[in-house]
Amino acid sequence: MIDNHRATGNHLPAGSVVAGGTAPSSTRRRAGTRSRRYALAGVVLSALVLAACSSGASGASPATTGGAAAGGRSGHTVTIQNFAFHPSRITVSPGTVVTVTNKDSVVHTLTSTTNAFNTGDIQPGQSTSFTAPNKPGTYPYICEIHQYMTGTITVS
Ligand SMILES: [Cu+2]
Repeated sequence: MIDNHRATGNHLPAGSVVAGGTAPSSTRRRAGTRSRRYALAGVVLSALVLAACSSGASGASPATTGGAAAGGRSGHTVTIQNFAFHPSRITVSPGTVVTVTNKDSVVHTLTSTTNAFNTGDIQPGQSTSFTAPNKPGTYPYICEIHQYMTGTITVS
């Protein structure tokens, strides 16, 4: 009997702790709401990624299946060296990602003269990528800092 009372007595504080646990549970509900928000954000993000992938795939697959993988990829890179773009003229498929590497010891940019694309500042030794326009055409570009540096990207 005494042991039982002691046991009950021991349970009461424990129960109060559980009752006090109501506050944490509300915190858990808030946490649950947060995780739902994150989940929603994840769905939105994955939808965006899927959209990006599907649009990219539709644009890239013809070029890839064209068998020009080697030639195409080499054309997707522009190197800046000795204050010039190499090659200064490239032809890419619509929406192609073009990587620009600055091998000079000064900052350069690769900037469309019609605001179609712009790498912004590329620090010495660094690379930056931009996406070629989807609309076919020839796009002249310059270095904003050294405007005698010119080139063209043809989208076809
Ligand atoms: Cu420059």
